[in-house]
Amino acid sequence: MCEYKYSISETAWCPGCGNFEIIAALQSALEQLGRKPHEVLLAAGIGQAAKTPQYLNANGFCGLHGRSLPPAAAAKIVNKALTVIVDTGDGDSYGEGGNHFLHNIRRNVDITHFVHNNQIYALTKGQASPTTDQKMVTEVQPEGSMHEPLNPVLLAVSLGAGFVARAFSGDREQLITIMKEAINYKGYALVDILQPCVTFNKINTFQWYNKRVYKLADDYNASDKLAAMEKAMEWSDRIPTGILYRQDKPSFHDKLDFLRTGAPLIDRPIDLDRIKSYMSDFK
Ligand SMILES: Cc1ncc(C[n+]2csc(CCOP(=O)(O)OP(=O)(O)O)c2C)c(N)n1
Ligand SMILES: [Mg+2]
Repeated sequence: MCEYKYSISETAWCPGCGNFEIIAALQSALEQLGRKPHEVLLAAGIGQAAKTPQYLNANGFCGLHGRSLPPAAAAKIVNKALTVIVDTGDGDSYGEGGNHFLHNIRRNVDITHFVHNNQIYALTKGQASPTTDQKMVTEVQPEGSMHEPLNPVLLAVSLGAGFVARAFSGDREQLITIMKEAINYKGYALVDILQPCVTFNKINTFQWYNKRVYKLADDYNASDKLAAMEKAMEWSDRIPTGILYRQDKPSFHDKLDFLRTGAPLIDRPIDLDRIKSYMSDFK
């Protein structure tokens, strides 16, 4: 029998890119959890981060820019046996995909969302993204980004996401730990991963983050929503990393008996005669 193993193929990322640590951490997390490549779906939209499903050899789905969450949620709904991970960028997740991000939290489908947050549109060569720091100068924002950045972790906590974490791609060990917790969480889990872009973001560099990131204390209470919101708002000389908020709540599947119990939908027989009789009503 052929035993499929994970491997990372040659990438088009720049030397020193924060994405290398994220894909390596993802491979380790999946291996440590014993999830085999054929049991995992990696879904993404478009972008540098969104190439991850092309580089790590699990099942992959690369959709349209901003549209990574809907196909991922659909895949999980029809095949609950699959481990579904969205691995994509900040522009893809919070900009073009912002609407999906909000409503996906409400639906609470059991998928994991790893956002490579480099605070820039890297694939299209460095325009401001929703998380770009205000006043950061780019080639198309020569006077600096006008807008206040979106705070994805604060937004997710306030909207009721059950698992919200922030990680740093410069700390692989912590990233693997958080990734495993997120994948095991039953429901939608967001991990916003601070990912330096060595080519188009000369402000939020590895050195910049290394000076600021710190781990949440061991006695931090991740079930305290107000504390989580306070920690989520910390973005200055100190930036906390770890699981900011965690609460068990019914997932999409838990709320629908026919999905919660029984075989995954794709394994159930299709009654074509019944479908034909429904269709005939529309003639
Ligand atoms: C519908 C649509 N809008 C815009 C684009 C152009 N586009 C492709 S990738 C991208 C930004 C990617 O940024 P992000 O998701 O942060 O990924 P990164 O490249 O930074 O990893 C944009 C604007 C597109 N391909 N399709
Ligand atoms: Mg980006």
